[in-house]
Amino acid sequence: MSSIIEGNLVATGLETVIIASRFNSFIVEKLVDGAKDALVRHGADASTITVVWVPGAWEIPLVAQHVIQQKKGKVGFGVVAVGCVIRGGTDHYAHVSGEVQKGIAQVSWQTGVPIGNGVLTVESLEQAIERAGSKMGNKGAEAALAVVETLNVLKALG
Ligand code: INI
Repeated sequence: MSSIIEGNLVATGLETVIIASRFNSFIVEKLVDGAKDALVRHGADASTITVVWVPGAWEIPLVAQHVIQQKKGKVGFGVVAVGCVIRGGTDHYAHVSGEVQKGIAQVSWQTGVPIGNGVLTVESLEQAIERAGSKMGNKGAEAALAVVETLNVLKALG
């Protein structure tokens, strides 16, 4: 007989740090609100959620690594990364977006701590608005729930 192991979406007892970048803060504030709201509606105590602001998306992986090291392997701890990289007239966008995505993956895999990826990489402000609480949902909320589910599947795996 086969068995299925999966994580539920119950955030009770979990601890999270939301790392948010100030660049395009008009959008990122909505992603932070979405992440906090999703965590609390799924049972997290608001006092277990910390928001850490960094200058831009580029700084997210480094600060995530620092925060994770401080937690020293605490069970039930996860990170939600939220930011907004919008294509501009220069190559800077491409460098920032590519390295941030790689950095988030690397820190998560190296530390074994789930990092929900709510960093938008979009072509326009309109696309960002669509993903920050309108047409396409709220990617901060989605990233937060991905962390909850992943922490719970890790717990179920033992
Ligand atoms: N940072 C962002 O979060 N979004 C952007 O769209 C962006 N662009 O396009 O330049 C951006 N750049 C800043 C970068 O994240 C660093 O904060 C900066 O380079 C200083 O290290």
